[in-house]
Amino acid sequence: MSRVTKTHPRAESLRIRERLVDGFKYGLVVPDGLTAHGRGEAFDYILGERTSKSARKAIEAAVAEMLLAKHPVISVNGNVAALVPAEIVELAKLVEAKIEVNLFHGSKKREVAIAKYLRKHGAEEILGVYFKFSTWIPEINSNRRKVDRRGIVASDVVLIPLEDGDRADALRRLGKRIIAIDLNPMSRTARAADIAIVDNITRSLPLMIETAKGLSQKPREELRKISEKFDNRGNLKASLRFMLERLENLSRE
Ligand code: PTJ
Repeated sequence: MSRVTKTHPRAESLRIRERLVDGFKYGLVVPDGLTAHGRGEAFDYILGERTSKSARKAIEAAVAEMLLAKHPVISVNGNVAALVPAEIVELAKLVEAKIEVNLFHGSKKREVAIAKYLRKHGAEEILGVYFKFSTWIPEINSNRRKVDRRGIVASDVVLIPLEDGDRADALRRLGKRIIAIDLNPMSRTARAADIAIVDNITRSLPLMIETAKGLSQKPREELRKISEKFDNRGNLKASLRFMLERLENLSRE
């Protein structure tokens, strides 16, 4: 039950914060996750807290790639679990992706808490929590190097929402296609990804679900065309232009 009054002018934004704060209290989110959210919020404010045309294009390409993939994986950290648990589970079912818990600030206790929370929201199999399936990717410098042999190791396409940087690069060097969700179009993750969705995960996940319902009915050839014509660099520039134009318009008001 939300503690935010419905009439508050920033009600939606406060409700999202509330989910993270609750996630912190339940042991899903680290303190750094709260500050990471603050950074995201600042970019979202500039976007006008809505999904741009370029983000919609990226969402379409991302879902097409996930549907085309042989072994798609959705990587989940503390913030993602706290913000969109049910949506992660629904998207994974629609595109037949595996869900893997992968944390920057490694903690067995938090891995288990996140897996339990996702199961409470309908997930059946959660990877990344059993030591016997763990292996380490030497190319990654952080705790994120610990991955599941049945998941990220075997994957061809990985969705990495709200990332911290070098993993996107390392996974690409290992031949995987990388999809990022990041409100900051200048982040290393957004630039290193094959497809970066510059949008709030709380808006983009429901849109990915809707898109997956539509695209799963289309022939593979059509999905291939959507994915091939996507240009991440060009799309990131369009996201930046969208932000710039909004700031220019605001400065003239
Ligand atoms: O749970 P852990 O241990 O894996 O840690 C998770 C965090 C998020 C703390 C970790 O991955 C981290 O430190 O991330 P960064 O380097 O702060 O990067 C997170 C990126 O996500 C930043 O570029 C933010 O702008 C962006 N971001 C934050 N909130 C959202 C977001 N992007 C989309 N939607 C959001 N709600």
